[in-house]
Amino acid sequence: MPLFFHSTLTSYISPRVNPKPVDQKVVEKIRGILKEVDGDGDGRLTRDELKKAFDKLGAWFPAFRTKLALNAADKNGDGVISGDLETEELIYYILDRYGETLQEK
Ligand SMILES: [Ca+2]
Ligand SMILES: [Ca+2]
Repeated sequence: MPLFFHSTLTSYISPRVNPKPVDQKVVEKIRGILKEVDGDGDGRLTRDELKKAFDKLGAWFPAFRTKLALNAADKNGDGVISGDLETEELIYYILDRYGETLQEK
């Protein structure tokens, strides 16, 4: 199991100007979803795997969401989400848009 799924968000939260309070339960849910959709278990999320995540999150336009999420989180532009920084950026992206939905479930 890739280590970065277990990293905390704290290191990344502090530099933000107005950090929203982070609900760790929701973060864990998101991590769980990301782990589930990582079909080959290599700890990297391809466009297809990411699209599955947005399907699960109930996104109306998963392909579109995937593109936006990659724009936001794929820092080195290789088309996959990998490593702590990109994963945390992705979690933030999802948290921003689906955090409240995930809290209610
Ligand atoms: Ca993968
Ligand atoms: Ca990348």
